Amino acid sequence: MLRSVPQELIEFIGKHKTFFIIGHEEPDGDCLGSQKALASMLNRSGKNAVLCSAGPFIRPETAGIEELFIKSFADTDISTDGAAVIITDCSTPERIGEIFASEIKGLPTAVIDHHASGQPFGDVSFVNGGSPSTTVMIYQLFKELKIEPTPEEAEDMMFGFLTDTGYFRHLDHSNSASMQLASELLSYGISLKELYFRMYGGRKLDSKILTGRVLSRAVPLFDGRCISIYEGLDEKKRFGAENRDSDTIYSQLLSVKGCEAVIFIREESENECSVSLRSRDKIDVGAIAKSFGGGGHMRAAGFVYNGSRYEIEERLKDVFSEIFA
Ligand SMILES: [Mn+2]
Repeated sequence: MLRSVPQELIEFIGKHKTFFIIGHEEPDGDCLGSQKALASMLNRSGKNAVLCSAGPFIRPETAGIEELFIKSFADTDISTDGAAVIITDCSTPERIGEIFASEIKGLPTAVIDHHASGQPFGDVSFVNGGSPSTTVMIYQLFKELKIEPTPEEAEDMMFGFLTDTGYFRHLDHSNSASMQLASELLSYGISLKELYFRMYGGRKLDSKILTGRVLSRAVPLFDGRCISIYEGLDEKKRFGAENRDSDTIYSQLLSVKGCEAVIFIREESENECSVSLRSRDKIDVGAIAKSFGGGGHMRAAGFVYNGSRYEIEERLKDVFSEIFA
């Protein structure tokens, strides 16, 4: 469900001239699309918007735009005197990275985000866990300000929507208003055909080989209601994080008959794992991730675990055994 743009956000934008637009670390299409469309619209409206990202730009679909973003306020001559900050697609202040987290101290800050978890922060917030992407909320802001998007802004906003909805696959009856907004974006001259290839094309053969290896180790738990897989540290070293194709892995496993949830554990270092959880329908994996100090959405969430893959797998089995009891 969408909620309307808070008047405080309109006022916040109205009363400042310079904006630093910051997204989360290791940005994805929704984060970057939100930042770019918002900054471009503000610049067209006579404001001065600076794109900021701690990076790294790992995902293949985000390649080639890194140079549009500064990594620290020190990288620009634009003064922070009288400036404001807008943080997009980010549920906790730490996720903007250490440098920006310390640089924004004392600056008025607005947050536009759609994560259900996380603590509210910032002076003004437009947060809606029911919105399928942050870019939809940015488009709501365009409409509220009566500004029509350029083709590039429309494309950035659609790309964010496609990223976070898995190309519409994660939407349900509660998202009809969002889908209507997304379909409006089409009329500004964008091609879903081209965006599909930008999202899923351009991969290296290595990413397919890595996906095959990971999938070949799938282990059904609880009569197949949950499937657990992992990527080893050796594979991270050999294939590189840029060849990860998580979305394909989740969609392949969630399409297995009877599978309700997927556990994906990646060994990031000797004693650290990143854990991603996906559910097909009813299981709230966001709540599980939160209980391990992470976050996300009801059907897509994750956290970082300090310990071995065996340990966290056992702990997650305990959690799921209660859910499936
Ligand atoms: Mn998002």
